[in-house]
Amino acid sequence: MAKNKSEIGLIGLAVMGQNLALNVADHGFRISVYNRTTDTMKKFVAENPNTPGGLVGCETLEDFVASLKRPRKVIILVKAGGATDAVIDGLVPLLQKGDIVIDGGNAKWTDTIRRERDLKAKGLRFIGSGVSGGEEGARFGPSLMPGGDPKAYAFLEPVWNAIAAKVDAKTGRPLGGAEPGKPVEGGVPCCTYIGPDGAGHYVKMVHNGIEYGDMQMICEAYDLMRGVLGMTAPEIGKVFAKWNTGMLDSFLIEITADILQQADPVTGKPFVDVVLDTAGQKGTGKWTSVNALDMGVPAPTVAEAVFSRCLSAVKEERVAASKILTGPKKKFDGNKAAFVKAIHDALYCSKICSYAQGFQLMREAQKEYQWKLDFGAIAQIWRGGCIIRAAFLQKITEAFAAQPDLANLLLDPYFNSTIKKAQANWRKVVAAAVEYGIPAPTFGSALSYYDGYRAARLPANLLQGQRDFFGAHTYERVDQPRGKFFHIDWPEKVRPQIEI
Ligand code: NBP
Repeated sequence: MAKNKSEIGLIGLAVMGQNLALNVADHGFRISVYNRTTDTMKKFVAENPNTPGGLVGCETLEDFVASLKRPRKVIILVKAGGATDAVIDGLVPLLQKGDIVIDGGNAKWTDTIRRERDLKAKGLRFIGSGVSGGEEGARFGPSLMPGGDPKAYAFLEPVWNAIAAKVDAKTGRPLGGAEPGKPVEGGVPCCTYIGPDGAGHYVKMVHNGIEYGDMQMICEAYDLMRGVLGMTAPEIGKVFAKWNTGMLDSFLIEITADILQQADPVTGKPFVDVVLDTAGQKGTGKWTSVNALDMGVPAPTVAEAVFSRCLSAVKEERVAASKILTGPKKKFDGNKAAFVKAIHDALYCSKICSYAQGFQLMREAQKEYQWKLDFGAIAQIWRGGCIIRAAFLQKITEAFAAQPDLANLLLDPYFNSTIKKAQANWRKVVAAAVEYGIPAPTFGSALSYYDGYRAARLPANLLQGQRDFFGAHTYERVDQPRGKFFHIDWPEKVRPQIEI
């Protein structure tokens, strides 16, 4: 009987799937669950017998599909890539026209475009939804970035709005305090329809790229305090805790303060001092950087963050090189408090540039894929639930509310005036990093981005001359309209110009 059927179903009961299923059930929706390995499903259902909506465990895909209300809504939360295709292949023959498949994994947006097209041809509807916030977000409120057929999304919207993180309507601050079985009441959901086909997964990818940038910038601030000022991890942790009460207030700054003040349970030393300095990655930062290169959009800060992880990974080579290659041995003799404040300003300015680059990337992507993205709404849904949640995002929302067609975040009056006030400190820190031999690639590249973007004239005139010299690639002239191309017959003495 239809009334006993589940509102929605979920396939994939690893960390994300289990937590998201409990979140859905906490909001009173009956949810069917299926996992390739049946024991995982049985254990999960047995451990959670009393959720408000109810969990319906299914041992076969056939039973799972039959347990769902029509049009069926099936969330897939399995390992991104081949596993998602395998699940879709198994599911499709069992579904009926109009049913909706929702991929909540970290899919590449081009895969989502392909899957949406393939399923449409079979009369099925596909939503690719970014789900951010890791385990905790999935359980108590993620930031959700759904993309796909808007008519299909209308069926999913009540569930997605219910389970999403909530922020205060006035301040934009996350509303916390959810507990199992007791979700947060009221607030604005961190969820909005992003756009057709792969738009949701694209925006989630850029979110992850920005996350890479944020994390690396924080690491550079830590390394400067450690390397230039000789501060201990707990001392630096206290600085981050203080910063978290100001304009840098964010989830990543907050957890950084905690991590730096954490002692290693084995040795009692600061925890970070016993962690090996090699960083892993799962690929979304790389996708963001490759896409920026493909589209010709300058996004150097995310790319530097990815390269920093790559450099960290060659630990043995670095250890060997450290015995051969030399650098400065300068001792700090300035004002410590003033330098800490300068690092704060460098971090904030670099962060503004990194986000400016991320939004530029999305602007270009919407042209490439004929999407119409609402940048204010995107900043709004990142204010809660996700890893990059920050008070700062409220300023981005306000910037796009004031000027929806803002060409670059740097041109917004708030961000412009902030950088104006803080840039002397930013430059001081980048210069100090060079003088003291501390690598600060995201701070430095963000500053070069800022200086490049504000430069009415760059040295590309010389570059174009070089290209014309060796490859007859032609050049435009400052005294002629754009689009008229010239060439000089090199390499003999400069001959009269030829218009091409
Ligand atoms: P994993 O990415 O570790 O995937 C494990 C799940 O995939 C299990 O349920 C497993 O079933 C299933 N699976 C695999 Br692997 N191959 C399968 C196949 N061929 N057919 C059917 N099922 C298959 O899980 P996760 O960490 O919970 O992440 C789920 C998704 O959410 C991923 O796309 C991930 O990128 C994304 N995500 C994760 C996080 C996070 O913090 N972990 C955050 C945001 C997004 P089994 O039990 O039978 O092996």
